[in-house]
Amino acid sequence: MKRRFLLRRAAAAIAAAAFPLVPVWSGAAIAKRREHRVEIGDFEFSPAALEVSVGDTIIWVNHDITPHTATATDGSWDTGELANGAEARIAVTANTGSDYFCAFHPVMKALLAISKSATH
Ligand SMILES: [Cu+2]
Repeated sequence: MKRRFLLRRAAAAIAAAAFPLVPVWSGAAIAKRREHRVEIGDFEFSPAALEVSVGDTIIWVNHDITPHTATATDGSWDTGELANGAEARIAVTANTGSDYFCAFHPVMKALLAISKSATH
């Protein structure tokens, strides 16, 4: 009895480790959502131009020792300060502004084109 209980707990622990929280999405439109990764390194955003759709997520990762931000030129969104190794994500909405820059180093700029309809 006791051994069976322990085995069950062990199985549950293994299952939890093997299947971490995976968001469950339903609907064809939602299934088209994509994630876009922007690497920050050597004071540059890469890719420097990105095309996304409403519903997508953009993730910025800072590989520089220096902190950076990704800040919308029109002020509609801001990752805030990203320390070395930190990442931030923005969900793209119809109100998400396009191009962005680093608030600490305004020469760091990138282009962001947003398709209002999910085409991919
Ligand atoms: Cu910067």
